[in-house]
Amino acid sequence: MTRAFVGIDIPEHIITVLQPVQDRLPMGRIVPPENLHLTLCFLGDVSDPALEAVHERLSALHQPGVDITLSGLDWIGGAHPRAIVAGVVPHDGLTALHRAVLGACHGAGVVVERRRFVPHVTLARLGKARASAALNDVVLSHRLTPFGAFRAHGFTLYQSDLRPEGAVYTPLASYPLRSEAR
Ligand code: 3AM
Repeated sequence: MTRAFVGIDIPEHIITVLQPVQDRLPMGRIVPPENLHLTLCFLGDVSDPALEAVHERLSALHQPGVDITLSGLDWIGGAHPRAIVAGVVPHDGLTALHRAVLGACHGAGVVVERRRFVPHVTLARLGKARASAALNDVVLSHRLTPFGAFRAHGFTLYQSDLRPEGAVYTPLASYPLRSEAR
């Protein structure tokens, strides 16, 4: 079985903006730069044949490239926040890509947990710790900070290995997005 997810890489020029913000967070496990991504779909543990079927379906998608704008710090996890994230400005193109990837996974027979799609880039994980007042202050002070924009020209199928020292994400395959809308 392979723990897998589909996501969009974050380009270097955005990582350069996000890192000083991560450095200001007074608590939480900081996501290392190579792990920063925007999750499109979490697959969970999938068998090799199912992973191959997902790969085939993702390869057959012909979605257009998506403009992604990152803005503002936020918490995710409801009443007990589990992560501090950079928000992603909602955008029809991104929603359409999310739906297409979800459809590909379903078509491949992978049961994907149904959660409302709230695009984000996780910057730090809190685990079971409660957010401190100092952390709340930093998040509030960056509520509306723009973190930049980029065009996603593709997306990636990742293997995720959970290790005591943190997750290791290994790209298994990348899929191009169309350079121009049809
Ligand atoms: O870093 P983000 O939030 O984009 O939170 C996990 C991470 O997303 C999410 O999948 C991405 C790669 O690990 N994830 C982990 N377990 C999950 C689950 N059971 C999950 N998403 C939905 N359901």
